[in-house]
Amino acid sequence: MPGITLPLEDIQGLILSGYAHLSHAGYVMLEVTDRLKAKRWLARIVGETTSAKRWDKKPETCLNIAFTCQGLAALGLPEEVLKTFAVEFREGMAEPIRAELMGDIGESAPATWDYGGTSTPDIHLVLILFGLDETRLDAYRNQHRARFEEGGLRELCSQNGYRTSDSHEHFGFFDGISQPTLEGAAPMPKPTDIAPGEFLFGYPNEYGLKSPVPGLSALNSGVLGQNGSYLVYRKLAQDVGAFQKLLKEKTDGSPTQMEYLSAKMVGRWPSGAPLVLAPDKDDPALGVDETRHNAFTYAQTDPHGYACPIGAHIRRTNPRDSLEPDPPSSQITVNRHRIIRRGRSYGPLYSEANANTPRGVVFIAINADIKRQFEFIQQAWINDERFNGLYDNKDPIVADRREKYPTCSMILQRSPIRKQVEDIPRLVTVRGGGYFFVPSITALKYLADRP
Ligand code: N7H
Repeated sequence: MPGITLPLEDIQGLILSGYAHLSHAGYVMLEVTDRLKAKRWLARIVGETTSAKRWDKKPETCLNIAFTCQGLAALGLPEEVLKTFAVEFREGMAEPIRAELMGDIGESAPATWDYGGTSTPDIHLVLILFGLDETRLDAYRNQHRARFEEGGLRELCSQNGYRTSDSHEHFGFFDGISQPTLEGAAPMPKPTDIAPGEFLFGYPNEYGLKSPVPGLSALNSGVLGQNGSYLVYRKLAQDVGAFQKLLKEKTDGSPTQMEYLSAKMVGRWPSGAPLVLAPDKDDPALGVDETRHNAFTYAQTDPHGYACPIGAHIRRTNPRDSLEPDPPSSQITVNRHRIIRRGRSYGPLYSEANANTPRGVVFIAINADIKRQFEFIQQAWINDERFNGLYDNKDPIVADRREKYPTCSMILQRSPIRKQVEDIPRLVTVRGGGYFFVPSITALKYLADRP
């Protein structure tokens, strides 16, 4: 599909940028209490919304906005239009059958969530704010708070997020390395670019088809969906103490062996160096080298998983060319199940003294088809015990645990005898979430202006 140029000024910035220079983020969950006031508020906020247009000078704050289906209804979109959105978006993340399928049960069940669940008020929209540091983020958020009441909005809660200066998350790993790049987003195309319809409505996708444009109806001639996307939001708590304990118990307790096992679970070393390219020990120079740290596949270099185990987190969530029946077919399949990740950590860095303080990641995924992309990865690759020929194994880092099976196992392939790590407890628990629609700038104006 040569020749696509994306209208960057119409696409919300978070879809195409993680705003890496802005260390602090605030996710303000809101409810519409007065439709007309909220529309006036929206009309004003459109001009402040950060688009994907390239910057001459990096901004000190950024703002993006996304709506749940209840939010679109609260703004007055008729049922006729709402029903053109995907079922999973309309039903929401906390819907009981969906939660069961996704493994959001027990400690992760929506009834226990801090927000977005079945025991908390419906979220209508999320205002996503970014700031250069904590002080500037707080000031920016307070400026917005001062406009909520007059804007017909009630704040339900506000979640903080941040990235550390070295982009390491709570388990100690460099995160945010591997992201799909979109055809048409950068001036120079890359051979590995993914069709933009995987992340934006109204463009060719990896099936060569135009991705469905939700919201399309006789009432709006398509302006609502075009250049928009879906945003998956999950507040994921990380049990760092349990992670450390596991590493200690399953090894001789030495830092080298503990780090080795943790790398086997993730598929990368803490520095970000991939096990496929650095099988025996961390290679920090490789970890930070953007030209090399994501330049690998599995089929040729590591077909049996001796370097990066088949069940490691990154090999499950992006198996690249390692699925049946052959590497080219695998790559085609895998390209249909990619997500753009925009996560940020929350909570203080771990120490034994603050072990019980909540911490984790605000996981955000951008995709045009929640079911085929985010939900598929979660269900078929992360939680599936039979992923890619394995048996009785789950993603050791993020998989669910069932009541009958509170732990899972992981096989470390090696010759001549593989090693099985057993009794891996739940390390990540879902604490909140929701499915959101990220409208284009044009669509934000449309939502504000329509009667
Ligand atoms: Fe994962 N972690 O810190 O261990 N993730 N992840 N993730 N993840 C990745 O490549 C982590 C989660 C993906 O293209 C890295 O950026 C943690 C969910 C995908 O090779 C690390 C949590 C889902 C990739 C982590 C978590 C995914 C990826 C390596 C939750 C999807 C890219 C750094 C608390 C449903 C794979 C990097 C590729 C990479 C961690 C959650 C997906 C270190 C702690 C829920 C697609």
